[in-house]
Amino acid sequence: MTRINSKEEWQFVKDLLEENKNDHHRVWLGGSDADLEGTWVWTDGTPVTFSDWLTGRPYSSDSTRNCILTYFGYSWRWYDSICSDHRWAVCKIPAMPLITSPAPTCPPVTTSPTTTTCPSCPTCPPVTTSPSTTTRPSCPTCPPVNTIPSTTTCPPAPTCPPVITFPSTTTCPPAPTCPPVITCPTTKTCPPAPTCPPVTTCPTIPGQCSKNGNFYDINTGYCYKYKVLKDSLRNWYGARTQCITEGGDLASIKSRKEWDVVKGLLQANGVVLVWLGGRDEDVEGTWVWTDGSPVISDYWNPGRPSRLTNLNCLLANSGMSAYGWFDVPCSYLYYTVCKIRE
Ligand SMILES: [Ca+2]
Repeated sequence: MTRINSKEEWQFVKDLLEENKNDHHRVWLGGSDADLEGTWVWTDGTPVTFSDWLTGRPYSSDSTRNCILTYFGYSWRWYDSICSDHRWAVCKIPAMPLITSPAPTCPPVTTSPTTTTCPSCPTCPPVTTSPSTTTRPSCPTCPPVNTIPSTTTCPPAPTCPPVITFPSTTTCPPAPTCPPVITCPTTKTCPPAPTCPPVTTCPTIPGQCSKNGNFYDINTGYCYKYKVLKDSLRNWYGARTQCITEGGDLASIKSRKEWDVVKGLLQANGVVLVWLGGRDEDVEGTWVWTDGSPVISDYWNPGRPSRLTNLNCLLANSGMSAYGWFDVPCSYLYYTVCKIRE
């Protein structure tokens, strides 16, 4: 008789009973407690470990109901019933032993990427020349590895193309001859210098000298500077000697324009009495500059020059007039103004 060992087996049996429920509403199973009340065992003596009892069943201490019956009306739940009743039964018969064929032995399936990884390329000795143009042997490409389906057939192991191995120190193909390395200059190339027009020295412009306050004499073509000496009072001769030492001579006035320049300088220096370079010492009444040229002037103070033979040197005097010219003794002591050619 049927022994139910598990929930799954019972479901299988219930499905079978359900298919035949129109003919068999109550069906015996193989369990019984006839030998010992309350201890349910299957017909082969093994205890009932799986059960699907109806609620409240089996009755406790009911020695009249000792066999397991299942009923369609109870949704095939079990209950204890009287063994002598006539009911249908479901039998459990061993089937033919299963002949289990061993699973096909698959060759070891190599899952990617471990066994499909091609051997790495051998390391070549370092290439000494330009690395950019030196080619190393590349790894062979392996075909893609298929994943193994569930059980039965094993895919053929992927075949890798033969790997070309290099002996460790095998000579590599000769390094290609690289072009010489061009060292870039560190300094940038500067743009060409602009072409400048040739520098020409400016010609001397008449009337303009290199320094402010200096005077250009249109007659001589030279520029002159003037220097007022206030360091000491000197007589006319000492004044001239000092001017020669300064590189010039006592100032000679050759034009009104020059006199305006010199007067401005005297005023700027605040000198009142100052020697000029004229005298009539050699010929009374004939006034000449130190270069021998005649003194042509309308700057004489009124009444001057006198005809006195002891007044032979030329003084500019702003104390009595605006630097009118006076003939005075050459031994008198005054300031000095020198005229120096640039
Ligand atoms: Ca005189």
